[in-house]
Amino acid sequence: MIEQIRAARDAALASLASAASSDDVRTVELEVLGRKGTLTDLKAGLGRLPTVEAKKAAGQALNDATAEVSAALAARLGEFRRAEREVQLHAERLDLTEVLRAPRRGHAHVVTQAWQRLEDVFVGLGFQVAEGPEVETDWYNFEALNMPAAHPARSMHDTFYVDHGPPGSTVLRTHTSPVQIRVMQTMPPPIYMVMPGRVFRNETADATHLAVFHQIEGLVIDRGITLADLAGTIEAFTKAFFGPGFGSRLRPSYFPFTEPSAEFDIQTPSGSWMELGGCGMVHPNVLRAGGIDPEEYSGFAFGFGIDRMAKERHAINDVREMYANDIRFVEQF
Ligand code: FA5
Repeated sequence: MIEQIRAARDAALASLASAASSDDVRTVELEVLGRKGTLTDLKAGLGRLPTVEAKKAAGQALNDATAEVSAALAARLGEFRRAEREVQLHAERLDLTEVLRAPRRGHAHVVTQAWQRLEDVFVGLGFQVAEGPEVETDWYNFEALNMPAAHPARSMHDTFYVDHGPPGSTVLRTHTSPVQIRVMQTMPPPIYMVMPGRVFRNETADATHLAVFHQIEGLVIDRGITLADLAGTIEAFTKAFFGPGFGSRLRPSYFPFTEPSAEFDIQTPSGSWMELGGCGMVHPNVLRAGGIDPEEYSGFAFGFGIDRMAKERHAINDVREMYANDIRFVEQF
């Protein structure tokens, strides 16, 4: 019997040594220690041994064999569990760097970028930034800018009227020039200010016109300001915003709120000219409306279209494309 016990033990240890997985180990466990296992069977045969000594010796041998096989089982099972856990962890591993790549980040709209860059350039030239309301009174938008009710220049601006107060008294501002008056009323000269913002005109949109667009207004009021300061500022701005290869010129024009008035063009490195906006020396009536004495102070103002600048800078064919909200278009800039 002791021989049989040792043979069963050796067979079990050999099977364990060649087991290839934790399942194999469990199979060996069943075959040896299970209800019909080899060592279990032998244990059942103990009672049939003839002598007490023989029973004792075989019992001892069985206990030893069971202990040996159990220890080997536990050791092999531990090895396989570690290896299998390793494989499982590897398979279930998550690439956390994907989380950093996954969300697509947006960026400022092409017109907002132009707006911000314009502010940066003017702040670099020593200007401050102010903003005014989009809904204006007729007085700020026209009257204070030297355009009384019957003035023919009013027809240059197709105005959206707001149903508020006496008829015709409230408008969506047609330009950023009313902010000039608000700035003059709130701060004493010297004034070196730019005023960007959204403006509205009752116009049919086309490749260069929108009904809602953006302008940036500039206002300088100080003692002894002349047209040469205006031309120099425009030239410095042009080089800072567009690059050293660009130049500028002033062309005679007419605005009721400036005298003399000019259109401001820039020249691209290829030599072609492009109109950017209007400018001029602030009209004495406008200085008075802003509470500034034209005998003591003089100044210049300018205003140009931000959407048109973005259009030219990026060679966009049609300003309407910038507001069509086509992601394939806007993500290019
Ligand atoms: C004015 O609005 C004057 N307030 C500018 C000014 C300010 C002159 C200070 C003198 C002193 P104008 O209507 O030309 O001027 O418009 C100025 C610029 O706004 C134009 O050159 C153009 O770049 C832009 N602009 C005008 N209308 C539209 C439109 N419908 N869509 C897009 N941009 C426009």
